[in-house]
Amino acid sequence: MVNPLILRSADFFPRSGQTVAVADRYPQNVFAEHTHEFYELVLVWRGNGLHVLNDRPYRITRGDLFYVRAQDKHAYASVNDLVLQNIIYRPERLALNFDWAGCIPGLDDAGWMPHWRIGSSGMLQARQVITQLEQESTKNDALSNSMAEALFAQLVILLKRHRFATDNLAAADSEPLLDKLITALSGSLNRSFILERFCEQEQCSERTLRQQFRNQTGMTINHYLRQLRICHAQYLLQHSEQMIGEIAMQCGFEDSNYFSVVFSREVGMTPGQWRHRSRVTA
Ligand code: RM4
Ligand code: NI
Repeated sequence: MVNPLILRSADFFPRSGQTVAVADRYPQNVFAEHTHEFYELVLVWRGNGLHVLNDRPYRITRGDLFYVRAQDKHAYASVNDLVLQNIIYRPERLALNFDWAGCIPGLDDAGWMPHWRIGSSGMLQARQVITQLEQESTKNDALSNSMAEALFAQLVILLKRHRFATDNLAAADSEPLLDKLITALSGSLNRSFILERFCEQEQCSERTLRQQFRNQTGMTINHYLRQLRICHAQYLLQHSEQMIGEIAMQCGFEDSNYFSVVFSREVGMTPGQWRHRSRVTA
């Protein structure tokens, strides 16, 4: 296998002694698989893309949040107006006496869950702290490193308070409709999703919601849901022994042949080939 790309701290931190910095990706372009000398938080603001983290594909869009460790390998593929920010940091330099591991999943070895979501209200607050952090990390005085670290602490607390599991509808309940919709879509991978019913329950206009979704994510609702289903199928093919027909059902496809057709079109290989390929490269 080819040597994986390792991103060096010296190339990504503006100054050498820095503990934390912000790397804006307006937009994030396609980026080859890599690991890092540093850790990163990834916050997705808008658009969409395929994020492959440790060989698992995630269709990402507005509100997605990832906790990436130095040794994790990841890549961005087939991006579409994808806008995100990386908060890059070096845990070994964190000097503030604070429970970092209690706020950042993956910082110690216990139970790492890399993928979360945050709703619009949390995003708004996070954006403000990130802006301050960004300004601070361009400064070069005696206190800027401490100030940046304090802001980073504030950010990770804020994210802990606002983040929720991707399909946790109760947590998204108080969020604006777009957030609720995205969460409801993640929660209906194994069944059909009827937008009309969702809009009836929420008493909102289907047309407005469709438009809003499109503006923020660059996709239609159907396209996104199909991508979520396919990503989930890819995961199940990699990590379970279930028959392809069972996996199709769990991903909301009643007809296993139709599932194979859609899967092949989106992934470029059949479900069986994908399963085989991910077994041999693992
Ligand atoms: C890249 C990409 C990588 C990140 C670096 C800092 O554009 O987002 O994931 O590690 O920036
Ligand atoms: Ni990276």
